[in-house]
Amino acid sequence: MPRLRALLGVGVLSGAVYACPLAAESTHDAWLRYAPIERTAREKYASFPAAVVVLGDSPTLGTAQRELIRGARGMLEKTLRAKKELPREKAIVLGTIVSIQALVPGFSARSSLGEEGFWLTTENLRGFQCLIVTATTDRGVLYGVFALLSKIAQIADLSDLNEVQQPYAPLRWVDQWDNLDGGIERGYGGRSIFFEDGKVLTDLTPVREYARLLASIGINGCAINNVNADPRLLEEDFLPQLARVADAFREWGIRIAVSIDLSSPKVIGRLDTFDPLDPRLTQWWRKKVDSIYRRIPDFGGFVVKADSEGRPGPSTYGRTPADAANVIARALKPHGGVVFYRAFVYDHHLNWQDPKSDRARAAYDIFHPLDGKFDDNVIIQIKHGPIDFQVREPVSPLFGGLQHTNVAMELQITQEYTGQQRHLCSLPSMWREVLDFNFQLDRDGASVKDIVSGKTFHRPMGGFVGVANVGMDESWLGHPLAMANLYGFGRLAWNPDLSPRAIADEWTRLTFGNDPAVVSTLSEMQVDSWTVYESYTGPLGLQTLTDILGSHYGPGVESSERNGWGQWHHADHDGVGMDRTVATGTGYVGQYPPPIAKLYESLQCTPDELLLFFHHAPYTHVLKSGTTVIQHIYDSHYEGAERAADNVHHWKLLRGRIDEQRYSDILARLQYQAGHAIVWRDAVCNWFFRASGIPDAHHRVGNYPDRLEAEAMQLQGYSIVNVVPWENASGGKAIECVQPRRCTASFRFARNAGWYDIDVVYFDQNNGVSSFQVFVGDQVVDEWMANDTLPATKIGGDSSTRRRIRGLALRPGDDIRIAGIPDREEHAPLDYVEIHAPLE
Ligand code: GCV
Repeated sequence: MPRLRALLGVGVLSGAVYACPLAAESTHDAWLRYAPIERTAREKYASFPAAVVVLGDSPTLGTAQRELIRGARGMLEKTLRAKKELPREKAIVLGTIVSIQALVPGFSARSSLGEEGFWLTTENLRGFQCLIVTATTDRGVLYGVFALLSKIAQIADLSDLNEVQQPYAPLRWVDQWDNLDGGIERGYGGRSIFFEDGKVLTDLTPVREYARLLASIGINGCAINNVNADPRLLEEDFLPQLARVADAFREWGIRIAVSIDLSSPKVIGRLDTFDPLDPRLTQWWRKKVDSIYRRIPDFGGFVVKADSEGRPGPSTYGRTPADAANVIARALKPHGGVVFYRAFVYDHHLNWQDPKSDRARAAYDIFHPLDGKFDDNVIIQIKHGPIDFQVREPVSPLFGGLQHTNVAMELQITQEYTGQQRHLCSLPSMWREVLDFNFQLDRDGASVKDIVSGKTFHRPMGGFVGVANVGMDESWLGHPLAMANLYGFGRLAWNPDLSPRAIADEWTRLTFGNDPAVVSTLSEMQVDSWTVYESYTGPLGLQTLTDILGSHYGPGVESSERNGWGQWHHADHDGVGMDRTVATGTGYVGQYPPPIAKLYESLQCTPDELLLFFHHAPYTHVLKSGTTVIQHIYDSHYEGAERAADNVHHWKLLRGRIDEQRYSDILARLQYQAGHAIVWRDAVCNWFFRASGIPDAHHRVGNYPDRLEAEAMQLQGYSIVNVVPWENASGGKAIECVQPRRCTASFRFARNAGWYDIDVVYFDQNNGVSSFQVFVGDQVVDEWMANDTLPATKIGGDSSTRRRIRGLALRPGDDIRIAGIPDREEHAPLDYVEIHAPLE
């Protein structure tokens, strides 16, 4: 980040400007916090109208007016006068084109606004210069209000405003994977905001707040329950509860949908079948859908996961996804509802010994032959890559394979495979690459963004679905910076031509204010963070290399091998990667149109970052970068871990420019990430070192001069344990205190006198809260509780955590002692300490 350093280094924006401590800020309002803008900037809005007129009385327009008043009060510290009619002064006017024309007959939009676009303009209305927010629909007006408020928060000039915006695609939805018991599958931000104990929650305030955030980024639909759906949701007595949720969303212009279990007619409907071609099914779904619409007239429709990961589906009766989707679509059609049928259909009992078997092929093999067979209110919801939200995958070939069918792209906002909101991993950078991918079909405009928005193949529907999984956590997703992914998803769904940098800038300004140092530091950190995460987890298209059989969080290099889930990388003594070529592999490459297939078929032409997704390459294969595969694996992991550590350093330069509460919260998370990146680095590098037998040219892998293994210390009470898998603990071993009270591990410091940092690497499980004390001689230099809630019940890559004790004056012969006090299932486990010159 050279530019960033320059900006901060020269002290252009000295800390003195921000010398007063900034008031603590909640993370709950996210990018809609409407903090007062700087006094100097407020001059710009000196002539801002004092009144806001709303032309119409729909709930959405009322919401728009209230939001504008709220925003102006927060940012400009002015309370606008709420009006229903044009006052005899300049005003902000909110209303549809038709309602403005009723006042001013000559008024007309300069270009087509579509159903959800808006126009911000200034116009002389009855002798007064007014700021107009208009659209074809009330929802468009609401979007326009949010755009106006966003401009004010970013201190934009409003004097000559004349801006038309239109969403790129009609469907911009989020899915929530919430269960009726209140848990959220792959949710990392607390309990459900919708459900608890099998019921919809009584207080739906968080749902309204969520709807507000979603509306502000143009989201127009939300499927509220897990795609691994509970049939109870469709029981008649549950429908009034769904109607309450729909009410909470409605004023923000968002329709709700639900995920359904295709066996519902049998499970809750007392039929003896759920064969989609049985006429009783048609009737059952029609009755059910009619009943839903009686309670929720603007109901959006259904999301279907079927024949996948154990879910029931049409294959039970030898029927196709088209048979299943259409029967439901026909019931929804008269009401304007849609079916999102997920293409995430695959066999998770694949034969890993069969070199031709390949999970990546599944979606195309199943859905391509059905192209054109789906009704026009069915949308095939396709994950962006052929596997499952890995840190890097090629674009799913199915986007090019459905030319007579509506499609939507499914992206994952919740960071299941990308650090679970404990690691900063900003996804708009990844998504933008996917959206720009061009299928090179025999026509113009065959990029993914054009295909999914329906433009390329002239489809009536299409769009974007983001799996969000927000929860009750104060900051919704569990990490305040993770909200940039929700924001970025909405912004790209609205306008996929926005650059990741522009989105990061916008989000940072709205969330943290306009201090240029904060904006530039945080935006650069975000934009880089995806490739940082990739480089210390799974580079070269290896996929994430996480523990796919467990938490999907920490390293688990071999967990994907020798099982039926099909996320194989086939690493052996000589090489690594899946051969997916047509010539010698699984043939997956042949699912792409010829120019792209030609590129991926060739080991030489495949881009380095996807090489091992498509090819089994020898470790000694030389990449385009000039380095070998194995050396790249080592270098990338070391570089990634260093870049994660750099983020801590960059963030620290912002102290005093951000309120202390958010500053320290984020600092602690970045420090944790830097430590966990080392866990990843060491696990993956050591595993590949052992597999390949090829040493690191820079002698880093397996060689840690500053490190002292816990098992090599003097132990009192502690016992040595082997860690499985071995690469997830340094030296493959750790120590545990199985005694009920207290154990110690000690050693003598044998280096020169000086200032040092000590890193203590321990394991923080979620089934106990051990405590630790570190002594130098008799002096306690640090103590802490291992009370994080990591997804781990045992010692390993998920629980491994680093504690850095800074600035210790150590002398040769010092006795350094770590005392661990176990709690329940967590036995104060320790891995190693590292002593080094102060770093940050
Ligand atoms: C909701 C992955 C996740 C599952 C998820 C599934 C899906 O396999 O690990 O938790 O199930 O994707 O997208 O349906």
